[in-house]
Amino acid sequence: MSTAVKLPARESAPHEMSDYDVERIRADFPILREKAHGHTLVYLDNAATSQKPKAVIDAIVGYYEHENANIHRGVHYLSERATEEFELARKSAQKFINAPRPSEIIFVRGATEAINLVAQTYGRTHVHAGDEVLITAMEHHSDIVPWQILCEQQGAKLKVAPINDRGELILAEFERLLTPRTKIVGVGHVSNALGTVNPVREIVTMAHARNIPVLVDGAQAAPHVAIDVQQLDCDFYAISGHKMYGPTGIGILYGKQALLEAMPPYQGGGDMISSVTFEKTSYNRVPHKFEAGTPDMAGAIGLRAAIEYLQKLGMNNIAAHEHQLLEYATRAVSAIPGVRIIGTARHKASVLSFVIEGVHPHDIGTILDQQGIAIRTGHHCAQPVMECFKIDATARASFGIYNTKEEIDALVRGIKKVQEVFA
Ligand code: 7TS
Repeated sequence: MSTAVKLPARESAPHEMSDYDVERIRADFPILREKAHGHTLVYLDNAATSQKPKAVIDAIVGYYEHENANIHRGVHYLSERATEEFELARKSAQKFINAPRPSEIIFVRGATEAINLVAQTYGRTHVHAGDEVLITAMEHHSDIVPWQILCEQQGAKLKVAPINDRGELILAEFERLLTPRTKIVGVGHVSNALGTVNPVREIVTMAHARNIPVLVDGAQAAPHVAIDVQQLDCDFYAISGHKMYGPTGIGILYGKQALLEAMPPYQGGGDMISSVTFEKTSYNRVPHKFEAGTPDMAGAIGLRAAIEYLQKLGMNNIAAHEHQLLEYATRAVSAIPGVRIIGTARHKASVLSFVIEGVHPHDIGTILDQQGIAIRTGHHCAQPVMECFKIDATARASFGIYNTKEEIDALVRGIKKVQEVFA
């Protein structure tokens, strides 16, 4: 496996970065002023969860201080106001991913719940004994296990499209695995363990040519690249709010209106019905049919603030900034003798996974932590990826909007220190 990594030129021309003021962005994130073990915090674990700007924290506090009430049910002032804010958050999410209609946005807990919802509603309706579900070898457990559960329930088979030694999906193999038995495809937009950006548009075209719908796990894409579900033409798209500078406990499932309308509900309860008798219950229209019970209103409002924050920066500017960081880090880290980068796809975003000869990744993480540098170590909930590379774990640095080259320099110094300790 090659460690000589050269990132390609971006597909589109990088945006003018002169107005991307990383220090001003950092000032918006109170937590970045925290110390870790007496050192300035260097937060490079953004793929696990991102930090929150003051605008998001303020939106949540403001909601509880001024607007809190249950939504869609009260006739009183606060309930109407909370409902309005919640529905504005939905519109904001709709615009963020360029969905045609707000009713195609379902608020869920996160990407995990979004994928489980589709597996248990669309999946249980359309996947039967002998059928197949196709995923890729680089999926997060959240885009594996819900399909495994579905396949077990229905007597169906989970098929896995392989990746090459750079960590790229082998498209020809993927296409070969699309059969008349394939009832749905699940594919990650960006791999959390490798950083690979998948050619989602091509994947969708291949699947749609055979009338197979595609769910895209966008948990690692939404914070880093502009998403246009109409351009991708995917059928479902799953997002976690907390990875895109929003709060935990809120996420987005996009689904095409016609599919959502035909799907049975996921959970039963308040708000998802239009009428209930003991003999028969009829369901509310989408998206409410999929939002049983009191939703995370504060979360949705916080997510809206995060979306507005990202939109102000501009997703293309963010992508350009992070691309520069990733190139810089890739060059610096791959130049250290004894360090091997895992995941050298030609098209990558945000993630730098690596191993150091003779050092367990957990030890790398611990020694970096003592220097105030937060990375993640382990299998990153993508154990099959580790198996492909015949390793147990990696150390993973993942970058976000507020990271700097100086922080990458600190990471490089940290890695050298790890090597000294283990020399
Ligand atoms: N899909 C991908 C590609 C992910 O990276 C993650 C979380 C999920 C789904 C699940 O998201 P959740 O918000 O529902 O938990 N990934 C990671 C990670 O890389 N480190 O910690 C969590």
